[in-house]
Amino acid sequence: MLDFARAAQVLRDAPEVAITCHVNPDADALGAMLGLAAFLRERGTSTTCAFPNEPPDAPRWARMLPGSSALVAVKEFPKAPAVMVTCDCASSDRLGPLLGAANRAGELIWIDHHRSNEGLGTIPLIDPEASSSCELVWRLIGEIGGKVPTDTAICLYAGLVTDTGRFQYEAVRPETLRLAAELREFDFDHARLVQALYEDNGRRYLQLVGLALGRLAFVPEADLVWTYLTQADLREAGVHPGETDDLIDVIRTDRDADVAALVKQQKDGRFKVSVRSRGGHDLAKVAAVFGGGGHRLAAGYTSKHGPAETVDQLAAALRGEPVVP
Ligand SMILES: [Mn+2]
Repeated sequence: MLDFARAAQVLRDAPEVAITCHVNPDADALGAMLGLAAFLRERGTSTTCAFPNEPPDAPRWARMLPGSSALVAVKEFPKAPAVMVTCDCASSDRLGPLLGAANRAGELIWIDHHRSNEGLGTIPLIDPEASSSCELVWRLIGEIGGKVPTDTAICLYAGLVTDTGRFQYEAVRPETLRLAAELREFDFDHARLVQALYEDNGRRYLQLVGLALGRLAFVPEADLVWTYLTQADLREAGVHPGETDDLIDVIRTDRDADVAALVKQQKDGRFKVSVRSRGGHDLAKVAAVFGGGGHRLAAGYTSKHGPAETVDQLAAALRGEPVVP
């Protein structure tokens, strides 16, 4: 049983709350963090918000989320907060340099909806049936009670729209759409918000998409289509790695493969693998083989091998063959 009541009690009583989310945050992570923070501030609670990137290079669309200008750097985050909340983290390593603060926190409320999450924090609010971490924040806010500011609605709407693939994915239930309707009752420009999230690509990014699509390869025995980008590709294009987060959504539209993968080199040289399935594979399980995690149809992990070997191993794992990562 998820202990929303106890989490609500802790947050009602706390004069100060430190909130974070996962490294390289998406709109669900930032939205859940900033949406909860705006609500708590409305109640008179003092909040500190940071995400675990050093330096804190927030995505462009983050400007659209109220409270983003008050984000602090990792080193300004409380070292041992009495009450800390994490948003959208499937595992503790997603907290990066903020893991120490989480370990030292008096109470650690862990809000997440990844199926691979085994239950973390002193108060785990982890529901794999939830469409988004923002949906869980909404439930928590309802439990705490009181006025919800428009700033919270904007942040939660951003996370809800993106984590459901604009209300496309299987986790969308009638309650999800009712929540969207409730959030839209607030006075904000939802069209402008979603435009900033989905239609804000730089010309050089679009050209980089062309490069990646030119490299598309198919592994028929694993029902897998994939491509890759290196650090050199990103450098030459002058594109920030975070800008390529939605590229997988282009690759996954290939109707002739169940699984789509994007293999993208990180600054440390390792390759981040994003995988998506049209329904035929449980990718949370496949990613777990490689120490990663996620949802049934959308998951990710990191590989220390180059693109070709990474994909060989992925193909083997998709076929249920034993793999030594
Ligand atoms: Mn999420």
